[in-house]
Amino acid sequence: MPHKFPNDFLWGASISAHQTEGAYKSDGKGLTVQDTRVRDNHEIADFTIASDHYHHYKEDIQLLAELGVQIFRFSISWARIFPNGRGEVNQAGLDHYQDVINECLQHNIQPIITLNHFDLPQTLEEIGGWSNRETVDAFKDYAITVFKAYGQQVKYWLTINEPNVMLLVDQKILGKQIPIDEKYQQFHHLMIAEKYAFKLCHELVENGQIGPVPNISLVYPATSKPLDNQASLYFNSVRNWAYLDFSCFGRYNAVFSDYLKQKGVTITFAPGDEALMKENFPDFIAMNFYTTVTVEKPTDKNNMTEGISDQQSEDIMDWGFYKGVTNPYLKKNQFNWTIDPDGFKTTLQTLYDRYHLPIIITENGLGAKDDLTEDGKVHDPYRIDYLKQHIEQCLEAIEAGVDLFGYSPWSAIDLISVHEGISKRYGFIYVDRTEKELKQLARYKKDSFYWYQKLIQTNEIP
Ligand code: BGP
Repeated sequence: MPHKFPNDFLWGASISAHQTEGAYKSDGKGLTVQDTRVRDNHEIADFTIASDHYHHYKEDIQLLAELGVQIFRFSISWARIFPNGRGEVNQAGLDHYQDVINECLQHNIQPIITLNHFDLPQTLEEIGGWSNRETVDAFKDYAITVFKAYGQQVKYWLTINEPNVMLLVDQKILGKQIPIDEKYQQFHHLMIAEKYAFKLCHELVENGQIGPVPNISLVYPATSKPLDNQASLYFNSVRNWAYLDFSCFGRYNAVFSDYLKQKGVTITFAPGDEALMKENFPDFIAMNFYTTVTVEKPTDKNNMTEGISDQQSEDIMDWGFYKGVTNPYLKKNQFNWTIDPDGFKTTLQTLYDRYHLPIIITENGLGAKDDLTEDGKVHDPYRIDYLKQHIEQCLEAIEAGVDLFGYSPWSAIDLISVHEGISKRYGFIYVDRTEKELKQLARYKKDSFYWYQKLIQTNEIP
């Protein structure tokens, strides 16, 4: 068998609305939790402008066509369509995404649309956000509107980006910490909203396919001590399987349920939830993967500050359950995230074995500080290296029998990182945000652009 990707493998690139679009009040858009969020880090750049993709989308899609991608993952900003989260539709918002979709299709690029990526409309946040069941109803109306508007042209849909990470890093994503019982009630509402999205997509979009978007970080035990293994079982369940077991099996994971019981948390179900969760399932899984984490069973309560993180082992602490530790066998990137391509293959195999659903990678990539040279070049061999190692593992996973049908890395263009602002870049395309260029936000192709372009042309890793 040639060591090559299948001919119908889908190559892509991904972004989200609030991290790229800017134009935060343009053409009737309402505010979102990302627009109102108070940012504690001065390096977190201005989301109100971001990469100004709202005004640059034609240029960006043209560049993606030159890159050669067959798919482009982006999210719709709910508050552009419903400025108040519900109620009246903003036609200008609907028209904007229609233009973006048309532009993609003209370049033979299939859009993959995420319904919501961390940017809940602010008016819904004011009634309690995902804690309030009314947000689920508003989400249903929003989903119906976009499925009806774009369903004839868009085949692939993604539900809500990473509910599992929203739980872990509420502070960083929403700008506030939520009490634990409210947090898990929110989780249930997110899960129910997703089930409605599966149902509505299947009812309204002919041949439509829809999947959940978890961020999976496989959890390793720090040693072969049985209690460290138990710690990894709990964190794997809370971090990874609680979400996907609900989506794909229609039930809460038993270890996760025990975790909630020990924490004294009870989730309230509304009438109809049980039937909805057991009757509606995804067509594929869209996985975001960056890193793996390593945990041990905590032994000294005095040495622990309660806290939790999504990507960095050292920040994970939950007394009685798990404590993150450094994995001595793995290298880290500039932002302290471990790099684990072998873990990527194991994750793909684990996921496929557990759920037997086709998988597409909708995020994977290296966040780094990039430099633009005087002559408009960005030399990013570190990114090429990261992508090369991870794409090689995709190929190995396919050869090992995993039904992986596409790879859409993070990110198409430079965008505003959730944790680090613009100081951490992911794109194949550099966006110049230095002050003198802020109005122009000029685009430059990085070395990784040309490398990825070659890969797409040949289906072989250069
Ligand atoms: C994922 C999110 C993305 C993205 C990425 C990298 O969890 O879906 O929105 O930003 O993580 O994280 P960061 O931007 O913090 O480096």
